[in-house]
Order: sequence, then C-alpha cells, then structure tokens
Amino acid sequence: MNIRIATLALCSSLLLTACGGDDDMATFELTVTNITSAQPFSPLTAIAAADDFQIFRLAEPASEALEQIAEGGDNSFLLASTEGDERVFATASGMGALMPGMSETLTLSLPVEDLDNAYLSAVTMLVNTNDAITAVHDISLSSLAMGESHRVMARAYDAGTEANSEAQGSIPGPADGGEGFNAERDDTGSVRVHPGVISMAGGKADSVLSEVHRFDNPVAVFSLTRIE
Ligand SMILES: [Ca+2]
Ligand SMILES: [Ca+2]
Repeated sequence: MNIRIATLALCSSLLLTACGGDDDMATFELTVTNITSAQPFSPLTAIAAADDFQIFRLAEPASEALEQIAEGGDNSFLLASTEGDERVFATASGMGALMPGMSETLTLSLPVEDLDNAYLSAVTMLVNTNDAITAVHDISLSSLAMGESHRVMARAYDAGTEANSEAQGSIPGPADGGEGFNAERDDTGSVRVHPGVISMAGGKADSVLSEVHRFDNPVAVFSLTRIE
C-alpha cells in the first residue's frame, strides 16, 4: 500500500514537471542530410545563441575552434568555448561521422523567454578536404511556429586556415588518412565560399582526391523543426 501511494505521488510529480517544462521550454529538431558524392561529415555542432554570437563571420579569419573543426573535424574546442557564455542558450553534437546519403537529427531545447533573440547555427567538416566546412547560421528560432519547418540547402566554405594542397598526408578523411589540425595557417586567412577540390581527374597530378570527392553544388540539407 505504501509503495502504491509512493508510486502515485512520484507519477503526479513527474506529470507536473512535464507540464511545467512544456510551458517554459521550446524544443527544436535539426536534421542534417549529407548530399555529397563522397565527403563524409565530421560530427555536427549545433548552437542556439543570441545574434551577437557567431561561429564564424564570412570574409573574416576563423577562430582556432573553427580551425580545429575545419582541419580535423574536432568540435570539442568549439563546444568547450561556449560553456559559460551567456549568449549561448543550447548546444548539441552529432554522434559521429555522417556518411554521404545519410541523415542525423539533433535536438535543442531552450527557455521560451530566450526565443526572441535566439538563432541557430551549425557547422561540420567535409573530411576528404584540407579545410572545407558546411554551415548554416542566423536561422531565427522565434520565427518558427509549432510544427513548422525551415529548410536550407547549404554550400561549402573554405575556412582559409590550410592551403587546399589535396596532398598525401594532408587530409584526415578516408581518402587519405592524413593530418588533421595544424596550428600553422598557410591559406587565404578568411572564411569564404569554397572553390571546390581539383582532384587528380581535374589535372592536379599530386592530389590524393578523385572526381567523386568534388562538390561544386550545395553539400548539405539542414531542416529545422519546432516540436515543442
Ligand atoms: Ca583552404
Ligand atoms: Ca591550420
């Protein structure tokens, strides 16, 4: 009898908590689909933050945290850099590499009171490159009604931190198994639209890449849906 009463009390307590959570928190699902021919993605990083927080700004130098992602696919530095940052409301990380043709869904929850100034950004590396990333940014979370989705076809950017040598030993993905992050910067110095890989088929004789690694089109589809 005592056990039954205790169980009932626990359930009602959980229900109250759940109801309170529904009112106070907004929850979003972000699905990324890798639409490249042969470019696995590194673990995705998704961040809900105020508009003055940016993972990167176009035509400006990459942070070292972005360089770690763009050259080695390691998002731990970026995630660590958001800890304690009052502009950041929620973060999420993919489980691992995302192969071409595959999708993964991440969930982000943040207080409803923060929604008005909350924007989604996300970034991942195309791992069969020197320092290519794809990303979305500045997607307004408050503009999505319950159940509504926003879809973005995302292009590839060059982080500008490593020359696009395509050389043996310089690319961490399965096409090469070479080096990831290197603190040296020997590239354009700012984040810009990626010019694409040349590959051996394209006439770069010392490239470890082939025509399947090219990406002269959007490389990812991001779909954001408010579910709570
Ligand atoms: Ca580069
Ligand atoms: Ca570098």
